[in-house]
Amino acid sequence: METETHLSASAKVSSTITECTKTICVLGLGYIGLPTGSMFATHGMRVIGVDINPHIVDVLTGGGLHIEETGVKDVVREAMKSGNLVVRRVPEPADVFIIAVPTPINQDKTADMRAVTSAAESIVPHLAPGNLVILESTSPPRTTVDLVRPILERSALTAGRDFLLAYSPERVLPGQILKELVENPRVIGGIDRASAEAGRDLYTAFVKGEIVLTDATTAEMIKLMENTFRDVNIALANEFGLIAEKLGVNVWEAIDIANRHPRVKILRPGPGVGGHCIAVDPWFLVEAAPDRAQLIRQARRVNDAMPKHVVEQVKQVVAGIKNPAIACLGLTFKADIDDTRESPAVEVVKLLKAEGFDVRAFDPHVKIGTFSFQVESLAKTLDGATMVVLLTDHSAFKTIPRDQLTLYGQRTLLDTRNLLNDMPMDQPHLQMEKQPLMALAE
Ligand code: SAJ
Repeated sequence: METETHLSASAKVSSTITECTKTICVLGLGYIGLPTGSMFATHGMRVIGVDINPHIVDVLTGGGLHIEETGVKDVVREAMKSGNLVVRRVPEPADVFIIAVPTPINQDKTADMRAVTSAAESIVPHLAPGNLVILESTSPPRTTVDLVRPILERSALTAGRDFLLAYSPERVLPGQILKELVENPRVIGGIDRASAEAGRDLYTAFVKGEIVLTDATTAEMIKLMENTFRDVNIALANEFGLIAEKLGVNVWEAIDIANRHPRVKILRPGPGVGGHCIAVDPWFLVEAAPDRAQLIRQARRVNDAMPKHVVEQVKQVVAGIKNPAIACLGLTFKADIDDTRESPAVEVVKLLKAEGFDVRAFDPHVKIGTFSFQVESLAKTLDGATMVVLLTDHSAFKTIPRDQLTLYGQRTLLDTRNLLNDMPMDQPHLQMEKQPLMALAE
């Protein structure tokens, strides 16, 4: 937090903003920007949604939706119908600017900040005294003060004196975005107290969870710590899975029993960690302190190696079979969504193809044509398959009769998510589901 003199100067700006906040320009209409902008619009604000992708702008103005997410369709429709949400390709003057653009990683695992940079640059011509700018994109620590602030100050306005600037991370879970936007606690880190307070006053429009104020760099670090916590814990679960496999232990049973301890909560092993957040964000901490982030780096490596491990399991099962055909079920990075970014399922399919296998994949949530190996129906995927690999735990897969998957026990099903709850994830080909219990009985 900055000095009191600075605070009182920006406090004046803040009170002006909160009294007359009417127009919010949201840059980036993806999984975060679109629901957030729509929520503001349905809570009485005038929202200008901006996306540089003409396809997204066309789809939205035509009444469509480019993402699949529970409830989002309804709130977007309501926002558009009310006239409070308009969609544009470039920013327009506003009271508040919210940046919600992607921050992927480069090949060398450093943050690709080009979208944040150009979004901030596109605000500069419109920035006016009294404005509030909020960065929501997950970003390396110090992005708000070291990257965004200098760009905005090219406007000849000074942050903290002429305009307010804050970082407020999105923390919503894909699949539950709308619910979590409203109910989750929200962190707002200001470059000064007035900026944080102005952010709080803004999000109060629809956030019902606690709103916690801090400084911008702490807020950036909080977001990265949350996702890193999850990544490291998933890596631990995956490592338990690998060890259990070696020992002939059913890891699912072991985790289930271990988790009955009041202070133990082991996460779920699987084919790897995907999505644009957990598989990416820990690297921002590694980048910030490469010599110190040892555990974080290693956890990333463990999780990144899981797709290759699944391929090794497949190879063991089909060893000796001539021209085996592999049917893969699920392409998204997790259940019941349409998002395939950084998906370990896609990685498994690509690795299997690189091994020369005949691979087909089916995912009821992914538009046909997205991948060359995609098959349009479950029946076609399974037809003639030597083995089936379940890679994503979509609810829809639970209803497929087991006999259809295993061809009445004639082919192996590798259930990497333990969705069907009756297979050890690690040694599907050795019929030893209940091995630890059987050993006990003897
Ligand atoms: N996964 C496992 N085992 C588990 C849990 C998850 O293998 O026990 C895998 C999933 O299958 C998936 C990946 O991890 O491939 C990530 O899924 P997720 O559900 O853990 O997380 P995301 O990426 O959908 O959302 C996370 C959330 N962060 C935390 O829970 C700390 C969400 O709150 C964030 O807003 C989001 O990242 C984000 O945008 O940063």
